[in-house]
Amino acid sequence: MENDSKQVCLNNKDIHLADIAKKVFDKKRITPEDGLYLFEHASLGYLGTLANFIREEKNGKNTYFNRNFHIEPTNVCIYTCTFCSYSRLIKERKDGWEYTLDEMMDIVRKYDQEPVTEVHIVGGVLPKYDVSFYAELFKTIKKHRPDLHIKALTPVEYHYIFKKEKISVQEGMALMLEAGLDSMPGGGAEIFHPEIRDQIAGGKCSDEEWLKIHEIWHDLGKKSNATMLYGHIESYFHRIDHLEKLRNLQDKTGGFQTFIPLKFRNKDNQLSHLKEVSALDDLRNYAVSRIYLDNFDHIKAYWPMIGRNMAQLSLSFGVDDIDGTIDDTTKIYSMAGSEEQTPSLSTRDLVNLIKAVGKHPLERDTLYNILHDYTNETFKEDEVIKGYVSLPVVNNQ
Ligand code: V47
Ligand code: SF4
Repeated sequence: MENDSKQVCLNNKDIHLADIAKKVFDKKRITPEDGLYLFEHASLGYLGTLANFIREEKNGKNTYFNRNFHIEPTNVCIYTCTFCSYSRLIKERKDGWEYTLDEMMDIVRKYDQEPVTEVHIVGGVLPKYDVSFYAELFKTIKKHRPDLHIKALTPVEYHYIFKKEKISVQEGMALMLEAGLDSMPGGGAEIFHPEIRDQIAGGKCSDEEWLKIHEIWHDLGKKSNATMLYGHIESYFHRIDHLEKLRNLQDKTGGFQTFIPLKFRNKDNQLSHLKEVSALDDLRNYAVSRIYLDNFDHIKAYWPMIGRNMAQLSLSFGVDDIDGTIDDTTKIYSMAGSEEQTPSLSTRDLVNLIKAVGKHPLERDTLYNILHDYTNETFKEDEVIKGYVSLPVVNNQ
């Protein structure tokens, strides 16, 4: 059956598509023109066959998740990205919060008895959160719980705070490393191409600055993720340009772990007039990303944003990682609109969701070390596995 669908792709009447299939099955890299051609001409079935081939080559049936919790230091921001529901132009200040270091440590302490391995910290950009504030925060977390992996902030914050401090990115990232930063999440990437970036995320770090900060972080021997916010005013050309820039940097450093496509949601932001793209486009986008980013080990679906059914489907279109478990402390969840209005997914639910589509659920830590293989485990009806799977942060960089 699998060979049949491979053969169908290779025998495609469209010579360009057949040629792309050959490259993929021969494990050769596709060009930007090929990528664009896939978006514009390939059927969903064709994309699924190619993407699933790569997924299985790289990860077999493995599907990863981790147990983490999120801290959003603030939900207000000096920037005014048009897709974002955090911007001070959109949100009333009375709805806002600005946590102190102590308040953030209260959140950390809530998880003292929980088997979480990671804290994901990201929120809006505010002048009062500067280099010394974040350094102090990381140090305090590490002092309290040394084994907790700190995945925090994005080039948007780093660019802003280092500039304000008048220090170089090299100096700044070295300071963050020393303070306890373990890795960087993938946010703030949006769409790199200036034609789009200037319109949706004007004023914050440029594509070059975003990429440079990741490069410098990778050069320090550390890992990070990358995202792409798609389905708003960009074209397929801009998506391929974005993937190409990530693929080039990954060739240079090898420091990216996972790529996370983020579907634009249109609630409560300046782009609310735009229609959201269809579920079919989501699957096509996962698949092209998987095919294009041949040097990325993992493609992650952010299930709180796309819903459980789409998350399951995505596992046959290149995705091998589902972020993640739920914690109940995040204040905002669906400001930008989401399928899952009350997101809750226990570890057991997540494991069952993955197994239901014939994949193998594996709990991992941030660096993809496998902590637990649930493939051959069955749960009793009333069994609850202690722990949480990741919290949705949808409105910051
Ligand atoms: O950069 C903002 C996006 C991102 C909207 O690295 C929106 O493990 C959709 O980067 N519709 C932040 N998306 C979240 C993020 C992330 C999430 C999960 C895991 C990881 C990781 C990173 O959220 C922002 C922006 O691109 N976003 N507004 C919106 N209206
Ligand atoms: Fe601020 Fe990030 Fe939202 Fe832009 S996307 S307004 S930088 S929180």
